[in-house]
Amino acid sequence: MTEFPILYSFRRCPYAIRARLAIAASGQTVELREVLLRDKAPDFLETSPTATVPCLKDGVTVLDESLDIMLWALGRNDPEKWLQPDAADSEAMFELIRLCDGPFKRHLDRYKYDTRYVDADRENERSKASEYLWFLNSQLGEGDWLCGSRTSLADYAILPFIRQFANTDRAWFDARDWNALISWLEAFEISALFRQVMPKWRTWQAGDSPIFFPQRPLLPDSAGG
Ligand SMILES: N[C@@H](CCC(=O)N[C@@H](CS)C(=O)NCC(=O)O)C(=O)O
Repeated sequence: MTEFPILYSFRRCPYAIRARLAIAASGQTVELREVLLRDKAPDFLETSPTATVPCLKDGVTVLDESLDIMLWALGRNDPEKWLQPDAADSEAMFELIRLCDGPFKRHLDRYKYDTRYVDADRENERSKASEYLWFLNSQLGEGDWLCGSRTSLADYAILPFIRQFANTDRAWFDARDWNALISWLEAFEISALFRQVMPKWRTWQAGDSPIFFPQRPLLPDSAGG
């Protein structure tokens, strides 16, 4: 039995990315189990009531919502003060996230996977999703973050979804006049934190030796010299 909380995750899932961002920033260590969504491991299905990733199991506690996992991690340790935005109250911060998870995500899915929805018109969905992006752009000053001069929960809860939107048609995204939005996304994509949460993992199977997340960098050999 492992002593570490278990995170069922999927590398590219934006919900799982946001959970891993908060876990890494908080300095928690979890055992990461990479789930194959089209062939979910029985242990995962027994753990997650909704059969969605991410899902965190900490002793008898199971958290099945990515935002709850972020709050679990930051509740334990929040060294960068993501829960205390410097230029917005937390009500406003959670409202930004609610708009992302609700209407924006709905339009994003219907834009990215338009063929899965009989009534979805790709351009119409993209333009509806873009209303939220223009709003975010107006929140972001030059080189700034969503809730002030430093990063907060809102940035990291929302950015994985903006990345998914942008990568659906990067040339189109980059040609829009939302410069603050583009800079914000680029700063995220080149950050050490983003790289730290995106290594490739092999799919987990029962009996595998545990993989810990985040991976600790190997310490330089201090012997000799
Ligand atoms: N409410 C969940 C939603 C997570 C979710 O929908 N994850 C997707 C992957 S991005 C999933 O697991 N879908 C199940 C499937 O594809 O079978 C959360 O915020 O964690």
